[in-house]
Amino acid sequence: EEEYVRRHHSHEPGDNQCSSTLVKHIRAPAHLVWSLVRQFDQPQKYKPFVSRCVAQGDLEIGSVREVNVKSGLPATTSTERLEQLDDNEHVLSVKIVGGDHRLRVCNLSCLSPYFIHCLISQPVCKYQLDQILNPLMCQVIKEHDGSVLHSPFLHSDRQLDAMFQKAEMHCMNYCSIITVHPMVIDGRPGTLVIESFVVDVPEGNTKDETCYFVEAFIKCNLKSLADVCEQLVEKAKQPDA
Ligand code: A8S
Repeated sequence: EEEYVRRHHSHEPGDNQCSSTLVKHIRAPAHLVWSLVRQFDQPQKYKPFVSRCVAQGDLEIGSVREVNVKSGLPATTSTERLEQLDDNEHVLSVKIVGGDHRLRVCNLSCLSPYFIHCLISQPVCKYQLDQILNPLMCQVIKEHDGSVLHSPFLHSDRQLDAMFQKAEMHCMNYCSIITVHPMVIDGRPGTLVIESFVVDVPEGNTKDETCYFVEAFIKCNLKSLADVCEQLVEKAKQPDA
């Protein structure tokens, strides 16, 4: 694992940037996981926050995709460029080159409960997708979800509000690298996925806050990637699937 990180995930963050690396084990073969990850033009196949994606031209280095993000998030669109796609080494690198991430979140009820949940705890995808878009759920979660208290940054309502005030513009000079490596899990073909990123720290935020924010999204994406792949494996096991 360390060797993979050294080889493929060596970002050089500047003074005003933060960087982090996340890993996920998936109970599915690496070729299956890679077949989803490599589809630069179809991130919605596993990313839970993406509603639509339009890519121009063929899948090649420099290709640009226009991603629409579900409502209830601190952004609506994101323009992303393919920096690296290596089918031998299983490396995909993407850079955010534009988009509207400046949507200021002024009110908790604008945010989707799923998003809040992702921010305040390890993203357990316990809310159904149809609930994601129901803003009224926010208050409910705020009041009932004890996990708010366990988050490293949020100890009071005021802090929670402050956090969402900062939910604008978190992806300046964002660049991510995702790699997919075969491994054996419990005697079966499995996959180690490593995702790392580097991003500017917006004014008024700390490095820790910025990392925490971005990591919340990536954890959701990786969890969802694992769910999708593991379901495909289960389906393939069934006799008349
Ligand atoms: C990815 C990683 C990230 C995506 C973020 C961090 C984003 O698509 C979402 C919300 C935002 O506020 C920023 O690999 C942005 O998808 C879900 C639109 C960039």
